[in-house]
Amino acid sequence: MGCSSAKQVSNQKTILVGKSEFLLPMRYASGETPKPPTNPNFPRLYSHNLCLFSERARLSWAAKGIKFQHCEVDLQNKAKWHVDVNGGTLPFVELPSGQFLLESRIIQDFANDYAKDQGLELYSKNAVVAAQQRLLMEKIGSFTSAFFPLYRSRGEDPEMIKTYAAVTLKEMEDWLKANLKGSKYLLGHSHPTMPDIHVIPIFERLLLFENSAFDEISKGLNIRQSAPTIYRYVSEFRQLDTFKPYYVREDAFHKCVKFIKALPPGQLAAYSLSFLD
Ligand SMILES: N[C@@H](CCC(=O)N[C@@H](CS)C(=O)NCC(=O)O)C(=O)O
Repeated sequence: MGCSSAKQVSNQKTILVGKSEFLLPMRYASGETPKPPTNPNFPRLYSHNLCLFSERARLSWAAKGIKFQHCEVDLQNKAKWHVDVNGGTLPFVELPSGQFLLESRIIQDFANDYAKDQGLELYSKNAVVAAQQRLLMEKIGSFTSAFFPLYRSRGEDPEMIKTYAAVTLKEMEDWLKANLKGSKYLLGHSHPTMPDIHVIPIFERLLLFENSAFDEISKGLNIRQSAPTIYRYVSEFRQLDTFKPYYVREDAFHKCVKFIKALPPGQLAAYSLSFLD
């Protein structure tokens, strides 16, 4: 994705012709590279494939069928303008007006408000169901917090993996089973809604540990056997064409964790564009 357009960022002289040019995915190398000019026609979503918060934003925008330009950013050596925008985190959005939208959850909800009558209905029109959807998202916050220590352990803490498998994974499997209500998506919906988009990036990453440099995590969790509902849910979700360009990529995830595994114990790596090549 986006190689030709990556060149556009480094070559500011490229002449953009026609509106569709403004939708080309692009990459921003950060550091001293000048900020890409504001897209005059479409919102631009700055993200990195491996960032789970960015993934939630991308999936929400894709679900609503919003036309946007996707710009992947190198987080290794941040540009000053990016640090000034939001401390140098992802995701964020730049509107054609030059205004910025910050924080993944707000960017997710913006998609819903901006394209209310378009694409998938992400929150139910029934206020009670919408409240239940938001309650699920509160719970997903605890699943999100529990993921990061596991990831940071790089598969090198057998006790942590054991506890995660016995407590967190079991809780998530039971939670998913109960809340699917016999359907494919949360709360019995036949299509993904906002809580699905909120939880999928965590479940996906748990599956992506398989055959990666953090394979010890995968072996310890044994998701296919111990969390078959999560396994099936993710596998089916990743087949949906609407979202395919925006999922976390298995090859990029594996490249990143392999790189981390080669670092001294305890160290992690910033999300670099090189993981996406
Ligand atoms: N509260 C923010 C958190 C976003 C966040 O933590 N993003 C990570 C990447 S997944 C980030 O940009 N970290 C800064 C860094 O890696 O330097 C949101 O939800 O948008």
